[in-house]
Amino acid sequence: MRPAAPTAAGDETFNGGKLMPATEKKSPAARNENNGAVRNSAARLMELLEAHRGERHIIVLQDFPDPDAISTAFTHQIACEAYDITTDIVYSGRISHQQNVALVRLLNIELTRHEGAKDLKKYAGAIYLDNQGSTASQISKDLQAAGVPTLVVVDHHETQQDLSPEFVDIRRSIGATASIYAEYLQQGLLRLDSGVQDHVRIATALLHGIVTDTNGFIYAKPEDFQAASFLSRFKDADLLSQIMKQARSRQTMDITERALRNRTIVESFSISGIGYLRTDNRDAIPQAADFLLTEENIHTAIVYGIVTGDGWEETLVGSLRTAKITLDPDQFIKEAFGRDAGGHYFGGGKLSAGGFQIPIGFLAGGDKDDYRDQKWRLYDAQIKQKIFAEIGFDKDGDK
Ligand SMILES: [Mn+2]
Repeated sequence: MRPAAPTAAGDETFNGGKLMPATEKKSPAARNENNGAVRNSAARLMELLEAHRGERHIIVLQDFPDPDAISTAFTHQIACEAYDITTDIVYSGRISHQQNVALVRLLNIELTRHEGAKDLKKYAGAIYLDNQGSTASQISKDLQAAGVPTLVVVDHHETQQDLSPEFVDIRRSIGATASIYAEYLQQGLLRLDSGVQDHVRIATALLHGIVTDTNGFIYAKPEDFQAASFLSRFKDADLLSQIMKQARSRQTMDITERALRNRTIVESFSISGIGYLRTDNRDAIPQAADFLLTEENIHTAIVYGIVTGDGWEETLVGSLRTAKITLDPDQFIKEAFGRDAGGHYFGGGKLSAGGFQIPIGFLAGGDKDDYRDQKWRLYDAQIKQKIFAEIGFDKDGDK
């Protein structure tokens, strides 16, 4: 049986888009004029910040930010202070997972909810951390419309070409974006001092980001261990424990129960549609998937539901968790669900985890129970059909 590892606080959100070797896409600054002597990433990032001294930047997080995103945004924000750069950390969904709410409250990290395009012109540049815009599509669309240039993209998801940043550092081989930022810190982005409260908060937050994004280090790479080892010298262990020991909400328990009740098992896949849920409870989906994965003889769990809420476009959201080393979540999701009309994948992932989001679009809305039931049954059937096809079953789950 699989050990009950700490659940990732938040989903492994996807970044749709095309394959491209990360190394080929470097900012102009990366192509060094000094006879090819390569400066480290932190030096290049610091150069960029110096060139943008005194500006105001927007840090864009995915719609349902996870600790990896929140901690790197917070680190970037504090690092910018030395350059008189003011930053707002902006997201457009909800802070939904109980650990993430605790992280933001206990570390006093200020996050701003995206309320529309109107105020974006005040930003001289956009910073994308732990995402490349596809999981923050409304903000990224609004930023493009407002003509705000992309300055920085740091991520560990599959590369996509939608953004043309001045500085890009995308490493799919690393377990957490927080590990990349820890490396920047070691390279001099900010000299950590355990006597400085903000620095302790940064180290604690980044460590939490690494722990959750690597599923308690199970999927950690050498770089993640190295980053954690460095950060551990500055962390506040009591604070970290407080963040990680947050109890699950009653709604999360209820949704997990629904996932358990509705699950269909075929060939060691546990697949469960949980119907409708509110945006506030959206992060219960990956937690339910984590839970289904703890059943014996199950190597992969997929949980999905239709997420509704004020100021949120009705969307089918799903999470995949796998313990099967030969199953690539990114490939599985891309093959199973394909792309939208605009050519973007509905989802993707990384080692051991993936996610997908399918807009309900024209069929969105409608309060009548009958209509909602019909709509759910249709989506439920369609998702199962796609998954079964990918696994190699017919739609009734038979070989
Ligand atoms: Mn991440």
